[in-house]
Amino acid sequence: MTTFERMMHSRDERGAGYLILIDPDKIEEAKLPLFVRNATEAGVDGFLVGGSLMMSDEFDKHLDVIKRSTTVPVIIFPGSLFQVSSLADAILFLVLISGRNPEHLIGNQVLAAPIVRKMGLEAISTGYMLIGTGKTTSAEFISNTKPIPSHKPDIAVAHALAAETIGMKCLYLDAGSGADGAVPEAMIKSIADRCSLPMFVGGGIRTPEDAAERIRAGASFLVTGTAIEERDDPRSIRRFAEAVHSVRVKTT
Ligand code: 1GP
Repeated sequence: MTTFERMMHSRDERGAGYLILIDPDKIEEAKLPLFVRNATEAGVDGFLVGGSLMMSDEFDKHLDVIKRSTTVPVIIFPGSLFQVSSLADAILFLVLISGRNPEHLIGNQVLAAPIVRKMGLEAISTGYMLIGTGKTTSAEFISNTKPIPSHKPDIAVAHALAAETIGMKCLYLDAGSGADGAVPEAMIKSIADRCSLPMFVGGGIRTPEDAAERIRAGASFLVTGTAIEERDDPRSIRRFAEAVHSVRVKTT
């Protein structure tokens, strides 16, 4: 079974998936094994690893520690070409479809694809959309792209349909790490009504209620980073996991 199939299987079993984003710059390596073990025990369905701006030069080392501390998928969420490694289970092969920066639409993919292929790393083709919900995020600044305004669901739907028509495997709607607000439920619902691709949603999600509302609107995978970094408490991870997993189980 591929990692993507595994993720979809766990989404189907649990109604939705809960993922934690680990930004190697934001957690000390010594704390990583316990953090990852606790999160796994608390019911997380996978880890994304990456960041828009990485000051650490120990990406591989972090991946190795994370992999050795968990049984759930460890997937690279690359912020740049430097974040590619054969130690992960897969990589979200991102195309920044909300922007019009050719480097993020095809340039970086051309440079990365031969390396990813040589490594034998599973690449999950992902239509990545930045959604603007307030102040400028690192993802927006570093990618030099304009996000889709959060009050324009029709624009987001058109991008999602383009990704599906092109043949991408999934979508990632991101308000950006540490964003003021999360992707609005109305936008997620508009996309879910018209597009069948599984949707990762992240950025600015602060509470288990925020998370559950986005699953209810149609997200398949919910991603948090900042909320977990700030609290540093396994009980908080469990609350997020339970909120994400309870939505569809209750309604079906
Ligand atoms: C960003 O979706 C992730 O790509 C996580 O965002 O840090 O705001 O939870 P937060």
